Amino acid sequence: MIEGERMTARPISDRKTKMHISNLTGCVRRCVKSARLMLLTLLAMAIGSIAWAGIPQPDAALFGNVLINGLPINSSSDVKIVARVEGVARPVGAYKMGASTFAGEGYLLKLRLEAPAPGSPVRDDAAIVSQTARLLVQRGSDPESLVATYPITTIGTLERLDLNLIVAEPVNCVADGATNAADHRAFRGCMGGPTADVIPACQCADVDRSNSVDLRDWAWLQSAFSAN
Ligand SMILES: [Ca+2]
Repeated sequence: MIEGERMTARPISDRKTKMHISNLTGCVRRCVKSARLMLLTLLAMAIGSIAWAGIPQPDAALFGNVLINGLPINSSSDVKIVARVEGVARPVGAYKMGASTFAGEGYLLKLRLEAPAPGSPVRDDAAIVSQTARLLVQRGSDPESLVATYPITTIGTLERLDLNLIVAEPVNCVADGATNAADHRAFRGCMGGPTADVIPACQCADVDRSNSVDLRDWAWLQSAFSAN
């Protein structure tokens, strides 16, 4: 009884003070939350502005045939052309054979270009004029192989440049360091024609990575024989 009376006997000003402190605490929390949100937004904007700091320029485009040991491959090949420049983390251009009808049986590679804005780094997938692009060919999941270099001298160009990938052992079904009669015998066992999918054991004979072992691959085998 006495305790209850004590509770209800608190001054009104004390309750108001507590309510005021409670409201003030809530306000501070909301302000801190808003400040955090604003800080994150500004940070995201800053990151975005860094990634897009350069001024985009018209692409430099390359086209032509892709050859392996002097024999052209076609658009059915699982082959990719990649362009890289020094100091840029990602490719500045890439083309997968067959990706564009404009390229026909060849390739069409666009090199992304930009002019760096003062005080800002360029994108991590674009080149600038005066850099030299390294052109690489990748067959299937093989490592990329350098086939040519291309000095970028101006923007908005379109030039033909055939790319010839040299493969020491195009058909290497027997790992003895040479293309010989053993590879020839293995190849005959894998020959299924252009409509038959290649089996894993015969991928060594699918030179152009067309997912079939056919007369085109035979041509590479023959050329490797004649080169020995
Ligand atoms: Ca093939």
